[in-house]
Amino acid sequence: MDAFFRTDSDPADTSAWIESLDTVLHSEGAPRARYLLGRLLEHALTRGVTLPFTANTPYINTIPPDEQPVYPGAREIERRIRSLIRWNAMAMVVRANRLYSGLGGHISTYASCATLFETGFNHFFRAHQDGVAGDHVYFQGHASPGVYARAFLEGRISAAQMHAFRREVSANGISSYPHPWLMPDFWEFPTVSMGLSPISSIYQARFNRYLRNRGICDTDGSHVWAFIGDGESDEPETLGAITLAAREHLDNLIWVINCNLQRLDGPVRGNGKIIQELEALFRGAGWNVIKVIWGDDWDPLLAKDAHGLLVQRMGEVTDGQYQKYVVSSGEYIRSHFFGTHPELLAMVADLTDAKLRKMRRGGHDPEKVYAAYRAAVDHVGAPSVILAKTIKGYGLGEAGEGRNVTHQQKKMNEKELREFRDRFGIPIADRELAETPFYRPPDDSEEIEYLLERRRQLGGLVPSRRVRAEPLAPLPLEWFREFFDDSGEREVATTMALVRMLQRLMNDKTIGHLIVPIVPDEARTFGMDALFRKFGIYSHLGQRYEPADSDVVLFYREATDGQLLEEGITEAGAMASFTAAGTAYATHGINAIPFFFFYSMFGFQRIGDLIWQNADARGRGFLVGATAGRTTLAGEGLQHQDGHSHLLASTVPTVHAYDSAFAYELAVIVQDGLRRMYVENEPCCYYLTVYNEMYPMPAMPAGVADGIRRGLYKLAPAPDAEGKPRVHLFGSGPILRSALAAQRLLAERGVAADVWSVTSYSELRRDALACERWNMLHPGEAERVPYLTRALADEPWPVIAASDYMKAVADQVARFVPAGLTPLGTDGFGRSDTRDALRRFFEVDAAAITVAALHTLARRGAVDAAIVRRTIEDLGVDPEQPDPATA
Ligand SMILES: Cc1ncc(C[n+]2csc(CCOP(=O)(O)OP(=O)(O)O)c2C)c(N)n1
Ligand SMILES: [Mg+2]
Repeated sequence: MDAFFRTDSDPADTSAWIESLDTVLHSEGAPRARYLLGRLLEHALTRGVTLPFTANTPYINTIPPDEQPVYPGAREIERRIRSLIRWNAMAMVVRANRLYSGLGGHISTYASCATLFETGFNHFFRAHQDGVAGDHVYFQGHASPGVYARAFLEGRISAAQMHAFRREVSANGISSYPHPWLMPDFWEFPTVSMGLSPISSIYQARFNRYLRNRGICDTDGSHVWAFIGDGESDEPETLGAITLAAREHLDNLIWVINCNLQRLDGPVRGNGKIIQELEALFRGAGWNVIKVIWGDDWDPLLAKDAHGLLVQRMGEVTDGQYQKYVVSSGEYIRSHFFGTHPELLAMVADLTDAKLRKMRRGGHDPEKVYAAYRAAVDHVGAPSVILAKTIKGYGLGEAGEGRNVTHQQKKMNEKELREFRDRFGIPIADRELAETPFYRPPDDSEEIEYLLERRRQLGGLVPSRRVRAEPLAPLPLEWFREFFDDSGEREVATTMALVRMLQRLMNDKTIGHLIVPIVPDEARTFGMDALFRKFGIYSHLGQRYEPADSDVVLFYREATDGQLLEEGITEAGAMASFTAAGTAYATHGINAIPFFFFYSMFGFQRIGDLIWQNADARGRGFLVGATAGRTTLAGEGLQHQDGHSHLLASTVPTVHAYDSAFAYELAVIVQDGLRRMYVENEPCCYYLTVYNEMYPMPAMPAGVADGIRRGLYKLAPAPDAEGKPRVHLFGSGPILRSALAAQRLLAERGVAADVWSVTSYSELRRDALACERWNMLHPGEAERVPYLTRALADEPWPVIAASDYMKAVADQVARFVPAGLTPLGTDGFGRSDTRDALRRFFEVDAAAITVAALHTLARRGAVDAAIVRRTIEDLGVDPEQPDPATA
């Protein structure tokens, strides 16, 4: 509390006021007391009595002891179960590091949150069952040993697997952290990259509401739980979206922040108080905040605290100092904490030093934690956050409890193991300690029976991931035929073509309702405002105003059953929605098909780690990088023009990235994506770059669909090639048209060029690398030949490859082109100008392609060197223009 409240000029009078309030509280209850205080405050304000703003409440538990519900569990059995899990979690890390020093793993995080997890497991987390959505739990990633240790007691992870912790390759062991990619039957949500799980959990909770409000799935009984570190709250993604959760009234969302006051290096807020800082933020954002700071040892002291001195002292001590108390003697705590005032010292006069040392923090007291969870689950109208104070490395004693180094603690000597065993009463003999065996009581023990019965009551085991959606029926290629015709005179951009395709999909009777269009405030830029009226923008409130553009056809229509997720300016939030939708086939048994349209510059570059998390989560869907291309997005300049997302996309193993030039290419790719992801159930994503350059769309030539999918097909063979020097021109996206123009310029100079459309360098490369690897490992067997090499086998001339992306994109396949490949691309910073000027500047226009082709042929002696110089002059190429890569 503020010092403002602490100068008491008339303590007797103050007591009288407080007693009156107590009387009201006792006789008429909290609502009446709240009303009176509210009226008093209002009255005081009208009389000019101002109060300093504070979003904080005192540094005590939000729920007083007399409002705690009766604990429904068997405390003693639960304590024993928890102790066994603590032991096994510690043992798996210690054993792994004994076997191979440096294998890693964390002991101290789970040690701090065991009670937080176990209260959830025994009393709250509901499993998914057929017809019941169940809860979605995001576990703090580096507390994974605790979740495994519980699964070991549950009998679904063997001792051998426990022993192989973190040896995922050599011993078929269990993975370091929650990774659905590696343990697809176990983990649901990847969490360990800090900050991603908090933001994901918010959008998961929102998506659950979206499914319900659209009548797709009943998610009413389901809660999303996220366990988060207090250090993790420093990540901008952690707190960046909390207002959304309150705005959307997500009372199905519960965060538990494990406030052990430490991160990896040291205190989170040594000079401050992380719980108070977070409380103010969450209260300000509209969350229901429940603080669980003190265990029941403190209740009698607080009851005696007539003058608020203890509460004051609790509030003024810094987190760094609280951490110091953990590693200090009872005597130190007495003199340092209570010694500031004789009244405080008197309060603890009858407590021994040993007792003072052991006074528990709230997060280690199951009854306090249960009360908080109960209140959070029952809270209506807003998300809840539980700020639970714990001790990092709880129970490790000298081996790390509360120490700054505890996060990295992975080994324990025999003395430390003995102390740990004794403290938690684990039935392991002294002589066995050195081996640190796992311990599981027999199936018919009280502990195992209790633990399994609790889970039965809650519907089954958590975490557990099961693909529950049935594959969809395929959409035949025929379905897309409107995109196979030429557009005649009409100029169309590929973005427009894709939005048109999306609309058609949304109108489809069988899969229309499953499409989830997502956009971070760029719908108009991409022409998606066409979706507003017909499909509506999702809002849990509907539309409580008359939109300013209600008189136009495409007015801004919000609706509770709106289909479009208009996220506002948050690519991170939009990506979290994309993952919630793209994993619904497992989390809800719903084949939601997300299409996330974003400025291509603000996708992989900006939120790459969320895309990586999506891949780990086995997410599906279409990522659409719109306004793509460093020269095609002409006017926006350096921070907007993307010339590298294809390189970044190639780094994500589950992403199939395509750079299309024409509507029919897009149609073939979308059809293929739907087949692979939703018919064949492949856990992958498609990345499509689409552009805003308008040009007539040609008709699809016969027999090219397979090539489009694989990444390359011949579009325009050289006319009159007989006896001429020859090259291949590869083009992608709008730059394919530069290649077609270069074909004409080269023909005028006596060179025959075949033009190919490359829809995906990364797909060509993956195929080539797979062949290369197979050949290396199978000497003497018939060699596998990459698709690209085969395509060029009978036409062994050199390749000039141009795209609106960096040269490294085309270079990915250079090794597999028998006669060599010269890449042209848009390396360097973008800038705004006309497309023609930019393509000249970045040397990806027809002139640059022509010069590159002639140069390549001249070096091979296929044309006269003089023609290169002449062409440079004729086409107005400035040989001295600055190199765009460094300009
Ligand atoms: C984005 C990211 N940066 C860094 C790390 C490495 N890291 C793992 S745990 C940790 C400290 C976590 O502290 P806190 O969130 O307070 O969790 P605690 O272990 O204290 O419960 C760090 C820095 C990470 N996992 N992710
Ligand atoms: Mg911490």
